[in-house]
Amino acid sequence: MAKFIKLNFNLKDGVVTMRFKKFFAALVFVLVIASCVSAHELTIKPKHENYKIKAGEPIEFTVQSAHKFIVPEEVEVLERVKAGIIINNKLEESKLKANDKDLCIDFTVTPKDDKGALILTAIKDGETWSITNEGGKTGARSELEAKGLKVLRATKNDKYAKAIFNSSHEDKNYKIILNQPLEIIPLNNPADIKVGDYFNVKILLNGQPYSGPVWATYDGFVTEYENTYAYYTEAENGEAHIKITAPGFWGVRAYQGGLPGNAGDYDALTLRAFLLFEIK
Ligand SMILES: [Cu+2]
Repeated sequence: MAKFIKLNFNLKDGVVTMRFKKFFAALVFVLVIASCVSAHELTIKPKHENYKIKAGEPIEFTVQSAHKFIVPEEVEVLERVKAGIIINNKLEESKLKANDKDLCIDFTVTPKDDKGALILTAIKDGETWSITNEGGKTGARSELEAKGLKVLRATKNDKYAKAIFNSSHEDKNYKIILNQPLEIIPLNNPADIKVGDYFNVKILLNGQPYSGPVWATYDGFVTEYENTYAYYTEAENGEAHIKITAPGFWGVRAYQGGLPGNAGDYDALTLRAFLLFEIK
C-alpha cells in the first residue's frame, strides 16, 4: 500500500485523485466481498430432538437462517424459499409456515417409506443486495438506479441446503445428486462414519468440480460467536475430506462468490451450499 502511494506521489494532482478514487472503489469492493462472506446461512433441522421417522407419518422440520450453527435467527421471506422432501429425485414442496416465535420456517414432510434415508432440501432464490451511495439496499441495479441511487455493486445471493436423515448402512439415497448450482454430495454414508473417521464429499459448481474453501461444524460446537466453524479445508478437484471429531448433527458448507451476473439486475452471483447429516 505504501509503495502504491509513493509511486503516485509525483504525479499531477488530477491523476493522484483518480488513483485514490480507484483505491477507494477497490476498498468498497473488498468490504462488499467481506459482508457477503458473513451473510445468513440457510440450513434445515428437525423441529424436535427425539424425532421418529415412520412411513406415512408426518414429521416436522425447520428451515433456519442464521450466522451461527445452528441457532435460528431470522424468518426468511417465505416467497423466496422452497423446502420439502425428495421423492423419486424430485422436490415435493411442503407448505411453509413462518414461525416468528422460534425465528425459523416450519414445514412438515410425510415419508413414503422409512427404509432408506430421507433427503430434504431447502432453496432460497436470493434477493439482489446492492451497495449504494445511501448504504446497503435490497433491489436490482436497474430498479435502484431508476430511483436515482448510485449502485456500486449489486450481488444476488442464492442458497441451497440438503439434509440427510435416518441413514442406515444399507441406504443408497444419501448419494443423490439434485443438480443444484453448488452442491455437496457425500461420498460416504453418514451411517458408516464414526468419530475419528473422514467424511468425504464431492462438491460440484454448475456440474464441474469445485475448488475452494469448505467449512464444517456440528450442533453445539460454538453458540456464542457468529461464523465460527469447527473445521476448515479446501476442496481439490471437487473433493474435500472432513474429519469428524464429535457425534451429533453436522453441517458442511461451501461458498462461491463472484460468479457472472445478469446485466442490469445484479453484477455478480454468490452461491452458498450446506450439507447436513447426523453422526451417531
Ligand atoms: Cu446475514
